[in-house]
Amino acid sequence: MRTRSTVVIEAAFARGGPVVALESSVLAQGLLPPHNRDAAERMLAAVEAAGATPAITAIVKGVPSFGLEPADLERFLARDGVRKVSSRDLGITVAQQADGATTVAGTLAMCTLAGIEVFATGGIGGVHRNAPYDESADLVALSHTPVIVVCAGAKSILDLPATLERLETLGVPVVGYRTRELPGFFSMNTGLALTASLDTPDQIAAAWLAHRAVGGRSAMLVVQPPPAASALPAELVNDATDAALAAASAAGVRGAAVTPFLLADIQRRTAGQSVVANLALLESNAALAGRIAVALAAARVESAPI
Ligand code: PSU
Ligand code: MN
Repeated sequence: MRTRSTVVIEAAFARGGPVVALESSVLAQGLLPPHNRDAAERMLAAVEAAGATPAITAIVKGVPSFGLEPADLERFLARDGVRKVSSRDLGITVAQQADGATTVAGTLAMCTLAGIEVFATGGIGGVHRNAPYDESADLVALSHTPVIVVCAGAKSILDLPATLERLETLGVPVVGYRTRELPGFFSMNTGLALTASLDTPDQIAAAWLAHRAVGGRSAMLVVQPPPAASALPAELVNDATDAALAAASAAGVRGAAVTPFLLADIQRRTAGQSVVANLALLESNAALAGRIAVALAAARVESAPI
């Protein structure tokens, strides 16, 4: 498969330096302008500050691309004819030479193409509430793609207990970063207990290498709560989510359009507070992913035969 990388990312690949993949669907479908530009800038800067190289993944006019050139980034931020690309959509988007913004599932496929092992996002997709068979392809992609995925849990719009059960079935470890419960994406707590909690990027790198050494082929989800200063009360999020779900069902929204619709509706219902939390958690997830990528590169050097 022909792929394209920016000069900086190509150089990072060539020297085997730490690289963090960033998804583009959150920019082209998840967040509205001007917030999507803030999100891109803050995530890129956070990965760099941690000493790693950020790579926004996208299909640019049919070419799987790592990093966006300025003109391409502008087109994606303007959400100008950019498709939402999950697992099923990748090949068709390439064949039709279209622009596509990759979801978690789409980005995991891109990580496989380039050998990237660390990826930061906001929240993964999962099992939808009261919608039999609406289950994000993110879950299946996580089950068979060996990448560390740093996130703030699954989106609050989902059935979180069911999503956690499916992750268990699919063999995807969920590790709390300095927390023992699943974060609620916009809010810090869900009351759902996790079976593993680690406190440092070095510990996460070691757990990852062990996961791989025992034959683990799935992703490892690393979840951390949104920064406390911008986190929303769980009750506010639940009320806004219930109202958004009712609006989606009344409007007959279906399929891939459900997630973007709900996120935009919640943004309106929380008077923009959800956006503040969303941007803050994207930035802190990118920062943690950068530190994990650096720790992983160091752990590999230490364990390499001399
Ligand atoms: N979380 C967000 N914003 C988003 C998404 C998640 O805060 O835009 C996107 C991610 O790209 C995720 C996708 O992979 O939604 C899941 O969509 P679906 O449920 O249609 O698989
Ligand atoms: Mn769906």
